[in-house]
This record gives sequence, C-alpha cells and structure tokens, in this order.
Amino acid sequence: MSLRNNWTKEEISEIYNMPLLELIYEASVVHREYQATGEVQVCTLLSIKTGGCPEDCAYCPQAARYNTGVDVQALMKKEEVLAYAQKAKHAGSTRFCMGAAWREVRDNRDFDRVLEMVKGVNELGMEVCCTMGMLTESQAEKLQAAGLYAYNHNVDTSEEHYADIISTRTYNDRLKTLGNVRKAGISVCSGGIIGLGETHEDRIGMLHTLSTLPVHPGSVPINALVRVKGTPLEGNEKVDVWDMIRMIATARIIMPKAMVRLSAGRTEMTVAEQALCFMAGANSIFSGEKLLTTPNPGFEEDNAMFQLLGLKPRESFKEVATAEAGGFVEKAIL
Ligand code: SAM
Ligand code: DTB
Ligand code: SF4
Repeated sequence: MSLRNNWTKEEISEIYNMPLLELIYEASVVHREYQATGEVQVCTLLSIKTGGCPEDCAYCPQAARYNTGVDVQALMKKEEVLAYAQKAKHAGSTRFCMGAAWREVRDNRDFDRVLEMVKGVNELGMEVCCTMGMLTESQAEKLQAAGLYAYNHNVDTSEEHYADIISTRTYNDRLKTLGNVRKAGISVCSGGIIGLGETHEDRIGMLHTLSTLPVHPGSVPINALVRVKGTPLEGNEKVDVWDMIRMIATARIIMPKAMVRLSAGRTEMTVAEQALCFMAGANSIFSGEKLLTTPNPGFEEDNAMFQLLGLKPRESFKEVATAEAGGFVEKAIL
C-alpha cells in the first residue's frame, strides 16, 4: 500500500467499521510493513506553564474558567526544566514534550526563554517537542532554528463537533498553525481525543482531516478523555477501550508511516488492553507519573509492561541520525 492523502470519509468509515478482529489484523499487517514492530517510542511530558488559560476547551483542566483545583504556575526556569528532561532521559525516554497553557505563543521574554529550553533539551540528545497553542510562521521558524523537532497541536475532534467543544478559536485556526509548523520544517504532531460526546462519524471525520493533510503528521496522538472534575465534560462516560483500539487501528492503516501514540487514558487501561493497542498499531506512549496535570503510569510500571510484552523503547531519531552519519564522537557527547 502506498501513502495516500486522498482518503474519502467513506473509505475511512469502511475501515473503522470492519469486524474488530479483522481490523486489528489488517492494522498489524500494515504495522509490520511500515514500522519496527517491537519498538515503542517513549515520550515524556512536562507542563512548563500551568493553568490560567483563557480558552474554553470543554475537556481541559487548565482553562481558567473552570474550577478544577489546578494551581496556576508561571513559566518554569530553564534549569528546572532541563533537570526534568535529564531525569526522563535516564529513565529511557527519547522525546521530551513541553506544554504551556497558552492560547497562542506571543513574541515576548517567555518565548525567548522557551527557545533557550528547546536548545538545552536538544543538547541533551532528546527529540524536543512543544505544545503551546497557536503559532505564527516566524515563531515556528525561530523554534526550528532553536532545534525543535516536533510541535504538537491537536485537531481534537471533527470539524463539525469542534464548536461544541471549543468556542474561543476555530478549526481553521488549528489547521493554519499546523501549516506554519510544516512550512518551518518541524515535524507535525497532531491527533485528538475520543470521549468528548462525539459520534462515530465525528471520529471518522477527525481521522479524515489528519490523513488528508498535505503531509501526514509525523505522529498522531490518540487520547481518551481524562474526565476532570470541574470541567463541563466531567460527567461523560468512560471511553470504551474497543473504541480506542478501533481508532488506533484505523489511524495505523490510513497513516502507515506515522507514529501512532496511545496517549491520555492509560491509567484506566489494563496491560492486556494496552497490549491490544500495540497489536493494533500503536507504537508510542507518554511515560512518567504525570501527563500535564493528571496522573499517568510511571517509568517503572511501563518498563515492567515492556518486559512482559517483549517490547523495547525506540532510540531517539536524533541518535539514529548521528549514528548513520558515523558520528560516534558526537553521539558520545550527547
Ligand atoms: N494550550 C495548548 C493547546 O491547546 O494547543 C497546549 C496544551 S493542551 C493541554 C494539549 C492537548 O492536550 C489538547 O489539545 C488536548 O488534545 C489534550 N488534552 C487536554 N486536556 C485533556 C483531557 N482532559 N483529556 C485528554 N486530552 C486532553
Ligand atoms: C496529547 O495529545 N496529549 C497530551 C499531549 N498531547 C500534550 C496531553 C494530555 C493532557 C491530559 C490532561 C492533563 O494531564 O492535563
Ligand atoms: Fe488552554 Fe490548551 Fe487547555 Fe485549551 S487545551 S484550555 S488552549 S491549555
């Protein structure tokens, strides 16, 4: 199968609605053809600026307008952030993703500090990722020049369902940021959330948006809603794990080269359920005791799961690139 970005909603729907075991099997076949099965990318998140966000994303504990008990914290110091990154690296993580509860990046001293953080994490030899809201073209270029590897900006849901979840910015705003990231030569990380009260058609619509971007995202996080008290979606039903598996398998089949990330929601899943997600084509996770503000399995727990399932953490792309260039010296000083 070759890479396609002209999928129709009907084609995606046919895949998504296949008999479940058939779908998992098909996805495994694609996974084997395009990816190093047995390897899982381990990423770690850190919230570098927490809470007090002016947006109204109905799922989010960091929106100022909901009473969720999340403490507002100004932008962290570079040294503190680098200490976290170092810890994550020692635990086997190869991608470090810094999150800021901003509507958009502004050209100010905070942004300059983030650029310094990006440089610092890059120098540790980790792939650096940021998720900080909307970006202009010139901000994306500055981040790229500082060594940013990827930028996360999720479409979250379908275009049709979007306005029920967020009113303070549009679907088009999101797509524009993704375009700015791509143009700057930064790897696009974009996916969404299930459990927001969306229909199956909305899920198919979201996958359609992602798989028909000019270039498929380098990584596609699939999040199950973490239901946080105080948010408008606190009373939503728990995501059915089979739906998570369907989403992952469909994403794997239509975007074969992307890293598909089993993202938020793992604390509510058993190891057996997560194993099915890996069978269905997931090959990336967030590891470490916290996502941004909510709990997540820690490194030890995940290492034990990897041992049990015979999985191993994937090397950083940066290390692979350096090794391929024969740069042992460079690699040694990373
Ligand atoms: N403020 C920036 C933005 O919205 O782009 C970056 C941080 S924001 C927390 C990053 C992503 O986290 C959101 O787009 C959403 O997909 C995900 N997220 C936030 N709260 C979540 C929750 N309760 N459950 C699952 N995913 C969530
Ligand atoms: C993504 O898709 N999921 C991560 C990351 N990208 C930034 C965030 C999940 C956040 C879950 C809620 C929280 O911990 O605040
Ligand atoms: Fe703010 Fe991002 Fe949370 Fe929306 S998802 S409220 S933009 S931190």
